[in-house]
Amino acid sequence: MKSQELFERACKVVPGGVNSPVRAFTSVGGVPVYVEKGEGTRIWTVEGRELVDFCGSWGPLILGHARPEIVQAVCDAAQKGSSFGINTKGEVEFAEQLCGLIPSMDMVRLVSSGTEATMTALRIARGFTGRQKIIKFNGCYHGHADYLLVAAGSGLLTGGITASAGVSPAAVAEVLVPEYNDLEAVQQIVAEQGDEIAAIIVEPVAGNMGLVPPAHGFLEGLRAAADSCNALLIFDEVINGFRLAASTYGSLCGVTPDLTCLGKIIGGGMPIGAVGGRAEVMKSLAPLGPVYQAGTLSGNPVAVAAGRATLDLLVEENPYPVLDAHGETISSGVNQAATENGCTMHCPHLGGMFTPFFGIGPVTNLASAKCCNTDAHAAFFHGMLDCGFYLPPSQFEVGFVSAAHTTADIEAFVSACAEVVASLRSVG
Ligand code: HOZ
Repeated sequence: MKSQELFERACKVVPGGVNSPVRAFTSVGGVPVYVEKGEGTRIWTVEGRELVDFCGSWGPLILGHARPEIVQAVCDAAQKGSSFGINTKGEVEFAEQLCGLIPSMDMVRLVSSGTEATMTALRIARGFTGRQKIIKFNGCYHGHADYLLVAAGSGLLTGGITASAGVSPAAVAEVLVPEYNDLEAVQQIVAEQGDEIAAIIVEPVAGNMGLVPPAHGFLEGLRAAADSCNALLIFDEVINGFRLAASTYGSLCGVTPDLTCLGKIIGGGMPIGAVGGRAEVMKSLAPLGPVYQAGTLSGNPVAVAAGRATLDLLVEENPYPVLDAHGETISSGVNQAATENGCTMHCPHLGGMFTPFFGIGPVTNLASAKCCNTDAHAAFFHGMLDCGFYLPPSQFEVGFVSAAHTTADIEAFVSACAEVVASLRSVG
């Protein structure tokens, strides 16, 4: 069975052949890869091809594929029953673990995805403040709730969809969208409409228009702006959480949000999400307060077991210094290859996250990300795939190094990058 054949069959029964648009190779072209299995840093396609994976399921697999301790935790949990819709000891211990590792989190509610986490966070913010307006940033992606599909990154950006059909104008009317890293624009909105703003939601490190780190003082400025109008500050750490430290980016950078949204890594590859923060705010949730949120699979015991095993390993092994060193090797290696080949591109990294941006220098917001040469990126993506490396199939996503990647994997990746960049001279 070949990817081509599976994709053709899929296209007959699944819209676009995929269960999430980012998997469709829309902007890089060609037939999407179908995977048979993964282990450590490797995935094997249905054709039996071995690829070194730098997509990592879009973030969750910080410990690589099928890490034995996580597989064991999942099997043990599943053997005891995959879902109860009744409370379990595991979810209490997981909540204690999360609150213990994240100083700004007094209480946490488990949900089933990052989208649910951000949706719940904003409902809490509106319920808690009694206000309706939200500030979100151009190019940040917070899942696919109606009102968050405004100027969103990730698959919308990749697919060139500036706004999703099916979202009512009323749903987005109260969402204000400044550029990421533009603190002055936020201050101006707050000066004019501060008493109507429920929350500022932000990816503290933007990861859905490619990797765009926060400018110096940006997050501190958002905290001050939220405080000045009594709005809540929400950090969407679905990608960032446990990525750069065994905690959140908020803990690492010393800016305390009112609420933090988590997903991906905290599920160890199983579907999960979480929203947590200040007790006073979290107590707005039913059954304590008037803000409703519910889910049959919320706190699912199998996902919780995978998440707990993942966090235990991250705390025990502290892979972060090595992830950062590998990220630095990739960033400097790619930037050097670009210079040597006269290719206009820039590859920033933060810890083990990286994005090679083509046709442009440093990217600081969506406006600059949109100036990228996506044709050059597509050629790079396929060049790397031909060399045996799987990257996210979009210019506007982040590549991830996992703790399973070895120095040899990283060196091989960098040397393949140099080869592919050299071959791109004409398009870069
Ligand atoms: N939000 C994820 C990374 N940008 C992609 C996941 C998906 O949309 O399937």
